[in-house]
Amino acid sequence: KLQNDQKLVNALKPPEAHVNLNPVLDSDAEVEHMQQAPPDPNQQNVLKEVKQYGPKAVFKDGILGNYEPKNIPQITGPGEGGEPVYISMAEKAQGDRSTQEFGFNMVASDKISMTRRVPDTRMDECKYWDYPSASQLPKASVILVFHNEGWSTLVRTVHSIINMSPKELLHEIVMVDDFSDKPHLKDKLAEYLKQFDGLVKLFRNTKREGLIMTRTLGAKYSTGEVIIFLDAHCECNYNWLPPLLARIAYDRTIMAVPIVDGIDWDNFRYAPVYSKEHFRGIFEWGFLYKESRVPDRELNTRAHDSEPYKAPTHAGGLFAMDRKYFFEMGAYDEGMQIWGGENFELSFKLWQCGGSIEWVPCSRVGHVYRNHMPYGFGDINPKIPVILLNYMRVVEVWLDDEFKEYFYTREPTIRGYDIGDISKQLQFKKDHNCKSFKWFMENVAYEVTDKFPYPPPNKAWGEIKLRNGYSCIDTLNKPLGQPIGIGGCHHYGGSQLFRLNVEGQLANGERCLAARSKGMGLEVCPVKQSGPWDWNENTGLIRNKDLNKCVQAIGSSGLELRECNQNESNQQWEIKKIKTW
Ligand code: LR7
Ligand code: MN
Repeated sequence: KLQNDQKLVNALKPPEAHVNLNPVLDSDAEVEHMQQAPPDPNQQNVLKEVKQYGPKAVFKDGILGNYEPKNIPQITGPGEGGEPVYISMAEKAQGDRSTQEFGFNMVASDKISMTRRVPDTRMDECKYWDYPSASQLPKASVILVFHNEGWSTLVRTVHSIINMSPKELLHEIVMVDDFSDKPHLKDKLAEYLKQFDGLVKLFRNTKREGLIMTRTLGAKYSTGEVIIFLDAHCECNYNWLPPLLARIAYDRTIMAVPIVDGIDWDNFRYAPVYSKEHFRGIFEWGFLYKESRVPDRELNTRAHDSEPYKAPTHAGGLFAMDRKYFFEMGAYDEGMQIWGGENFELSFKLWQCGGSIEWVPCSRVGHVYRNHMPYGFGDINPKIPVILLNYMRVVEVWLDDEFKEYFYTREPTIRGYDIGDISKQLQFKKDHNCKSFKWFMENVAYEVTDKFPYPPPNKAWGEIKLRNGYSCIDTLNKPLGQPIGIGGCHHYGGSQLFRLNVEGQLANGERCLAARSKGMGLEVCPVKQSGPWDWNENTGLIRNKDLNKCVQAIGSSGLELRECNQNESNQQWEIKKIKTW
């Protein structure tokens, strides 16, 4: 799974200077805020004019907020309160089969009530906010796009949205079936949804569109003022909706993002991913999505720790936006396919062209993280070039030239790939006087380079092949720390694709190669983008400068560090560029 293993805690960074801007909730500060950012009628940027400063939330210490639930029933049963559910030995085989099919253990999910209570994972402070009254808040269309989802996880999402949202704020739920072929998603689903008396609307694609295009279609079908996208396997937490809507009522150019809690794919335990510290979405230069601790520079702009904070990007699946503004911003790039990168496209576009993104600590929604991605990409395969194509469209449209190069250093195989027409996106950028990526990096995503410094250029990249043989160095998909080895060259990249940079760092994807006892193993790349490796094009030796030893193939699958010997054919390597498309 591409997005696994991605939470970095920034423990090394010294606290930054205290930049205490105006507390957002103080009424004097409110006036100042207005003075600092008035809509400027002479501004060329049309999108700026739509900014408005509407009603806000108010903190009332000790007094329960106006939307807080009063009597939460004490129900007992499997999974209640977010407790894990375990299946019996007799059910295990069926559980495993369902995990293969859906990425979730549906046997466990099926045991849990459609209306189970979840644990309240919010900060205590969250209970004491008053949000604008329902007449002052926009109404929401919640959009669920789905492709071959399991039954109980999908239907529980619908029940959860309805149970956890104030009636007067939920305009509708729009479900869009992205050409599923599972029988339970046909008539059975349409019949089931009738009990909601038209509140839940079901649309179906006539061909596989992928989640990106399907979301735009869902937004088109919906009629509420605010659209909220959720994945089709979510459970909403207490009072999740008003805090999101309040930010959009205040300023319709804000994308409001709930904090995502984790629901286990195997036992459906509901638990916070983050409880004490605030995290926000960033990225590395291959555009793998990352989350890291919010810098104090941002945290200190707020008066209460439960207030929303700005974020460079978001995971993609769960967020709220003014519906009209979503279309004013061109919705999603229609050239992006199936899965991946759309979160960056929308994020960079928003920030660079006058909008912003906020994560809202008092709004929490649980998401079932899959065991694996169970579906294919329809006719367009393989998956990796599709995802890289999406990233490349983002890079070619939104990054300045100097930054594009970092992406191609990190993903060298995709350079030159035909990404189709991006003229519409480039025209949008021009028409809206969008700011540069450099501006974005300096003012919004300023912590990214602390964790992911700009990569130095590659000295060589490709498969690392024995000169006189058919074996290639291969991670063998080994976990971190385990010795890697060699395998028959397959020319597909993946576990056999390596990059050696001019500073001696040797990496596969986002993992670096380190000496491990006698051989080589993967490790999390050190922040400093340098390493001990060198490759001599003439002799073919790959030398570890720290140990003064060379990489040698041993037998049919082993790899060891031995005394360098340029006459040893098992130490003679060539690093050969490959094309994966
Ligand atoms: O072809 C497809 N058509 C679809 O309608 C493929 C998927 N889908 C649906 C699918 O049924 C689901 O409801 O789209 C939704 C998202 O697909 P997932 O759940 O397989 O994606 P994910 O959770 O693995 O991936 C994350 O990254 C994606 C990149 O394109 C999307 O932005 C997902 O929404 C996003 N999920 C989240 O942000 C959840 C929270 C954190 C994480 C990771
Ligand atoms: Mn998901």
